[in-house]
Amino acid sequence: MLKPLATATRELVNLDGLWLFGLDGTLGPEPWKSRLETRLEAAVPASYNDLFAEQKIRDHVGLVWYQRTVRVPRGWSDQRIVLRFDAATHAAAVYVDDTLVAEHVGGYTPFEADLTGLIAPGTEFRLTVAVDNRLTNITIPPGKLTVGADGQERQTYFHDFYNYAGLARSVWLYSTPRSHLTDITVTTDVVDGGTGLVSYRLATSEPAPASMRLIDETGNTVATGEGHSGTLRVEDAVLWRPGAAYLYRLEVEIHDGWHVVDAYELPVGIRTVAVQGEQFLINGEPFYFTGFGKHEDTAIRGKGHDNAYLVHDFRLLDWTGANSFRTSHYPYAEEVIEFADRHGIVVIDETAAVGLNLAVEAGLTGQPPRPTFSPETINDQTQAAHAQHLRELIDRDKNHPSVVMWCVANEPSSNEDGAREYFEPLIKLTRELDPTRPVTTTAVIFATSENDRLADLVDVVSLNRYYGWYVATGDLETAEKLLEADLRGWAAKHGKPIMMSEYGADTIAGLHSVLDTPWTEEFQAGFLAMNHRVFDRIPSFVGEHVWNFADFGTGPAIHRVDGNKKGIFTRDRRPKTAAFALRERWTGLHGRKPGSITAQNGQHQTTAPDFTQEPALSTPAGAQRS
Ligand code: GCB
Repeated sequence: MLKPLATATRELVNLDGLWLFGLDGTLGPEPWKSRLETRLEAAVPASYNDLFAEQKIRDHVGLVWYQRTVRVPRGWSDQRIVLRFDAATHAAAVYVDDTLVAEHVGGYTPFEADLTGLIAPGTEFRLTVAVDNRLTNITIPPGKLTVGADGQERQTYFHDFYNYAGLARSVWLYSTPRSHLTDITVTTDVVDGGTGLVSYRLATSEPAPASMRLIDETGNTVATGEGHSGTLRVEDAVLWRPGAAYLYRLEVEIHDGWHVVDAYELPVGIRTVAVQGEQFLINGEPFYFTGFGKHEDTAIRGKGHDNAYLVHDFRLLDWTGANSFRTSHYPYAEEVIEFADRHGIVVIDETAAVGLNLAVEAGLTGQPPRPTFSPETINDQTQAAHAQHLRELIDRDKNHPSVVMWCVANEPSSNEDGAREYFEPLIKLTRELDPTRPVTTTAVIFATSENDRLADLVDVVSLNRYYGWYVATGDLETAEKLLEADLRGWAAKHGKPIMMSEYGADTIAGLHSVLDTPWTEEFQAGFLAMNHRVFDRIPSFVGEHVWNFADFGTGPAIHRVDGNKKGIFTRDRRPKTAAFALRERWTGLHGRKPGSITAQNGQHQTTAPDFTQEPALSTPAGAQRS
């Protein structure tokens, strides 16, 4: 699916702003049939939960309604008219006046409705959207619905981050010509020591001759092509590199023999990605991931996309020396991935399959564990929904050079009966949909190198480990031993690249101690330093993603005080002590670990106040190796 874009043949109207808003049950029957009877207005894009000051809205389980009016530009009379939602979390039904025009399940991928013929250009229509936040055993992510003492539905789920919902990304109305491009797929390769190959495949609404040109950053055309598929050769290609993004522009046109019928353009980064033995290679060179698991999460807007936070978060990634992040635990707004493309940040792109693990539910609720994979729990329908999520994610993000790996799920119960039967077809599907990128899943602590049933199916073994926090809490000496034994077990068994996809300790900004005290800023720094000592002793280690970039909002739980505090930055992006220690390590890794290039291509100067003189808090990687 092509992202909406204004081009020579396409026009775009943004529908963000303030929409009428109401909870289902407060608006009368068939609310889409007239103006919503409400005085509430909700910001779009934003999750609705924290916009108001009402518990009833924040905790609402079920449908909410959004509505606004939209005028179709009158110049669009010969055009195809498309309505596009960048996301509706987690499911939506869309009405144009009285007509249902689209239904979509899945909270983090776009969907469209073709309104051609339904609405006359120049006129106005009533756009009403029902958004459903409910999670069940057959949704991705899964959840559980129960009925409370008051007869109202209650939602629980198997992940800690808050179940923000609503229209958290942009909404668009756009035009295309009737005969139009429907999709472009680009893959790249590098041969003969520097010739870039850009292979393309076009899809169109009807047969039409096509031509394209590839333009470099200075505006020179470096290759041209014709037809619906082919390969462009770029001599002495400037490669897209971590920390040194370079984007060509692919301009595509379809013709009717004489005229340009439709035009579209796509940024193209020429690069290769591969896993070879125990190495993760970008452009044939070993790459070491430094960075974070993130969240789309800010105060008030919840998961609402915000360009100011986007810019600031990337500056902070750069500041810490991070070269990458994982889109834990769902696909992020496409603007984020495009920004990563332009700024040379590497992305591990994850589906919304978090919480396929009922052992975690048992741990959180104290109830006896239920089997994760069974007809009553995660079942064939869940697997079908998961497959659809993978299709939509790969369809949206396949052309982004920053995306170097697909993460099929976070912490599934990979040690349980049924895990292999559930995941093997999904991993196979991922490879079929995109044969060019490696695949991973992240392994929960209960999955050991002995009992895990998935690691042989993936390219990179990604581990989430919390030794010193959830295990051996506060005892970093024991934690160090346990961690090393654990990692060595995986290394010996699989002979694959290993990365730490999560490690972290909750930390209250401003809490200090001279002792090793969990929740203090010093403990977080010491915890990370302990992890780093171990990572540096494992030769097949290819990366470290701290959990989490910033503190984030969670559902109610007795082990969370005002959210998850494992952030290196607070929720409003102030650095904790560990941020400086991380910056020292990651900027210092450059040149010491293969490929640990920071976002500015290793240009960092460590000018931050040095709170980390004590060797126990931070040991530069190079020192351990000499
Ligand atoms: C995990 C999960 C992540 C949680 C984290 C934590 O293993 O993958 O979603 O937030 O632990 O802090 O407990």
